[in-house]
Amino acid sequence: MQPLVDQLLAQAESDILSVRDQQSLDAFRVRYLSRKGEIAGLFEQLKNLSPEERPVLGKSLNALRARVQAAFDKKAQELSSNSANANGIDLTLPGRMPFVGSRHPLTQTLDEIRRIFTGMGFSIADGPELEDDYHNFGALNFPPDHPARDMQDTFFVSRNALLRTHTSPVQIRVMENQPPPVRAIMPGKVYRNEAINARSYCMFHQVEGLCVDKGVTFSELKGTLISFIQQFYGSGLKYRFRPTFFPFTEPSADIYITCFICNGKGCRMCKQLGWLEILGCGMVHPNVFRSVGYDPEKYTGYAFGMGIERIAILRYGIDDIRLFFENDVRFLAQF
Ligand code: 2U9
Repeated sequence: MQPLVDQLLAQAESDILSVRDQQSLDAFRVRYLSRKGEIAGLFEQLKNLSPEERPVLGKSLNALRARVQAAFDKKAQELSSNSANANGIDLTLPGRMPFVGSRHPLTQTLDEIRRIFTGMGFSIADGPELEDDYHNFGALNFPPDHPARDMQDTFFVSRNALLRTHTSPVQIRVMENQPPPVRAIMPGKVYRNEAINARSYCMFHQVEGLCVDKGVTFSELKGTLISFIQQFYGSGLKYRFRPTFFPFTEPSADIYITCFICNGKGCRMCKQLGWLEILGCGMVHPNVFRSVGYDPEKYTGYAFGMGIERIAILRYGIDDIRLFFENDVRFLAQF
């Protein structure tokens, strides 16, 4: 019978290793140590042995029971002291990481722009995305036959209702509703009827700004926008103003900074120019002031505009504008 005793001890010592909770500890006890358990079964067989064999094996069985009981006690102690509570919850397991969201890269870019301009005394205004022809084009000095008024470029909802193509109608509404001075930025969604691809989308975000008062000059425009550029992109970089045309400003300029991807050498991002266009700006056209009832002889002002997707694409090195709107968490979690 001694081989049976050895076998049972080996089995019990191996079983106790896989006991991880109270339930399997109970099962272990029932199997080996209970009154109908395996060790009791072996004691039962003592009576079939010869009187000489009986004390030898009795001693061996007592030793077996003591070792199995000791293994059981040790495991019970372990479970109650640190690894598991009575409900079978293992407190030593690592916790589950809760999923924490992040701010959308466009929100982060917009927040930074808002922070810089409010720091320079600008307030924030908003207005409707569904506009009429007058606020989106007419009041902004677009001639009646301007190509932007074409169905090809603008989403018309009805003959006189359209999705705004820029946030400029918000400036018109602000000026219609208050006398000068005005110093505000207008962030928001705008819509263009364009083919969707990696570079362009039918909807994007702009921040435009407007400053109107007596004696506002182009120098003030330059000072404010250069300060913005230095706060947003860093103070060491080079910039340049280049004349351009907008119906609503005169004179008008585009502002470029040295391409920070290639350091001015010319690359795909800056279309081999060495310069990146980051802002449009100009002095508000007198006709725009006339539309809102401001006297262009008394007041001057500057305005500017920038596309947020373009800025975020440059800032984060994103190569497809559509990624901003797919809301794939694997993309969003990177920012
Ligand atoms: C009023 C008067 C003037 C807003 C301006 C720009 C220049 C400009 C573009 C930047 C890239 C649009 O997002 S973009 O495609 N905008 O360059 N916007 S001045 O001028 C105004 C606005 C309102 C009443």
